[in-house]
Amino acid sequence: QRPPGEELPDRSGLDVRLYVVTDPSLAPADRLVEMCLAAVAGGATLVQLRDKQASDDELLRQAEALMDALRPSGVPLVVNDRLDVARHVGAGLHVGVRDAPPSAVRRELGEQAIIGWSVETLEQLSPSLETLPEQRAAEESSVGESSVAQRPPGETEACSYLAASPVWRTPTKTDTADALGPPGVAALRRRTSLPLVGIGGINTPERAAEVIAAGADGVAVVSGVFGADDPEAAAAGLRAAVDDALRAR
Ligand code: TZP
Ligand code: MG
Repeated sequence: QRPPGEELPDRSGLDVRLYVVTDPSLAPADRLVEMCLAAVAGGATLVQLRDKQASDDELLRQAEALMDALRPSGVPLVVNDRLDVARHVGAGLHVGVRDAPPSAVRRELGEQAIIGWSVETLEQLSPSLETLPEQRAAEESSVGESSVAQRPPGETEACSYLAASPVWRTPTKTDTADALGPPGVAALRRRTSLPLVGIGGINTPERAAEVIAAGADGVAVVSGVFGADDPEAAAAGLRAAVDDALRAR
């Protein structure tokens, strides 16, 4: 029994329908807040600050400005990969497979924080028996029972959402794993009940609809919104496609 006030939060309510991810070459510092607010006006439900080049001070200033600007809308901010910045401003954190593991991030940021993890392969959600001898022993001693139920808690236990990365190859990020395609998204969907978004190459309403039809709960988009002449209109078009595809399932 947990003491009062220490119940685990329900992390299933996170709205990931349209997750916009910034890029300094498309949303430069002096237009960052304005462009993110335009995306939110168009229907973005989650914003990620992603800038691999900014200095510590610059990134901190941008995160603080975005936290203030987004607060009235209730749209949460997630910072890419920078635990120090996320903790300092009270934002969520998104980590990739080669970053800090979600379980360590959860210990640092606490139960309420939004923590996202990029998933590049099916194996990342279903560790192989070779790497988990205790799981093999459990499965060998229980012939006929579901092996999934026996699996020791993995990193996904600490996550608020997962991002299938990349769905399609994209010029925005070229050092990615192989493209998963909609079939890869569908396979990941069968392995997790966490909120799942696709990321990578989702730059048209048609592609957004395909990702949702494959089982994702939302789409994460960089150039499809921040590379558009009218980010608000682009966000609105993607959001409408997501909503239609969710209704059609
Ligand atoms: N992670 C996997 S693909 C990607 C990231 C950050 C970039 C997606 O950019 P775009 O422009 O939406 O294809
Ligand atoms: Mg990273």
